[in-house]
Amino acid sequence: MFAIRNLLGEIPALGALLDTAALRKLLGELFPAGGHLTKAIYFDKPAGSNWLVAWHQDLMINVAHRADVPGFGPWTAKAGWVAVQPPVDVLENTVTVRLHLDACDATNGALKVVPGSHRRGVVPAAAIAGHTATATVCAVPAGGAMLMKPLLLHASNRSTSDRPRRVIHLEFSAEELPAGLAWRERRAWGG
Ligand SMILES: O=C(O)CCC(=O)C(=O)O
Repeated sequence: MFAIRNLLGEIPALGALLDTAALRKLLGELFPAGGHLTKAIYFDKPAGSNWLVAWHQDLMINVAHRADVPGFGPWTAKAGWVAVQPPVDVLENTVTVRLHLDACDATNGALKVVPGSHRRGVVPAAAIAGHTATATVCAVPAGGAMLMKPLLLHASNRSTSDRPRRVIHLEFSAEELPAGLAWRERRAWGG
């Protein structure tokens, strides 16, 4: 298994387990006026896994229904899930918190990132390769949290290790979507 999307919808009991004092404190610092969860995914990169992730930015949000609102698009719909690229300010005001269940480094699929790339807006696919010379690997200890913005260029290599790399990927935002649009996985957090 490489991923469980809609993690809290699939395993509702995880909500209470993840609602820790440490995560509430972190979110209180990131979003002093309050924020909400917008996406939750479990990722594993099992030992020796061939799964690699090419350089990209996380440009799409999952919404409950399609509604044609200016600034939102392109749209995709796969297996009953509707996703859309929102205006850049929605992405700039989202924070991804990746909770690492296993220690990870370059050998078992730690994310590689391009520092500062989240300030370059949406990078056209053809231009991404030109941005990756300054990439760095984000090693994270077990129990650690890695924070990133969705617009940060990121990728991960195949695993050459015998250790798994399990991550709970949570996206949070303080933004509200315009009338007619709603995050599919939205839920209040703490507070
Ligand atoms: O966990 C990974 O290795 C990749 C995750 C990723 O690229 C993403 O969340 O967009």
